[in-house]
Amino acid sequence: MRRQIGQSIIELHQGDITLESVDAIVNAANSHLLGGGGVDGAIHRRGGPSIMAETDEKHPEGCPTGSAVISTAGDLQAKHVIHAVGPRWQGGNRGEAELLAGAYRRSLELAVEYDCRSISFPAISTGVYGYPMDSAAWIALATALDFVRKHGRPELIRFVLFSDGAFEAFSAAMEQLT
Ligand code: AR6
Repeated sequence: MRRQIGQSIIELHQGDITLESVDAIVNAANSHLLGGGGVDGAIHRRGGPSIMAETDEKHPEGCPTGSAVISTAGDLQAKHVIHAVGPRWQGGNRGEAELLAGAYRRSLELAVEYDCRSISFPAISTGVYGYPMDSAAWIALATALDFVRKHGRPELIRFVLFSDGAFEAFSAAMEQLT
């Protein structure tokens, strides 16, 4: 499923984000940038130790929730990994929506700063961090649409969804968003 906005394309794909050959893939990281399970574990396993060596050196203080930092991509096919820190779901009244949108927005800003023409996102916060998939899908797509409308870049934004449920939630949100 794909949608064209000006010169940019937003598309949904079901699969494993570590196999993406785009300019930047986004990691669903934690604020200590210490690695973990889910997407984070898969990216560091496949990308090798140079990714964490670089984030340790450049960002020893970690990264605040709702923001992102960028590194090279080690053995992955992508050129960069953008480590985005989404919020833990705490019921919805702790600023989770704005923090999740911030993680997507900052990732897109970094992609543009580093001349990335294509970027792939996972469904940030919807695994270990427990964000409800339907609302997370809506926020992810609304933030991406808003960004490309304002900036006309990047050329390609892919959402790489692991499960059937994630793909269905993103498809439903994509159909509804104008
Ligand atoms: N490709 C694409 N999506 C994936 C993959 C993959 N290889 N593996 C899992 N997903 P999560 P979070 C989906 O838990 O919720 C880590 O320990 C998964 O099904 O990776 O932001 C970090 O270190 C889910 O829909 O990230 C943090 O401590 C989505 O990716 C914490 O988890 C995100 O799940 C971050 O939690």
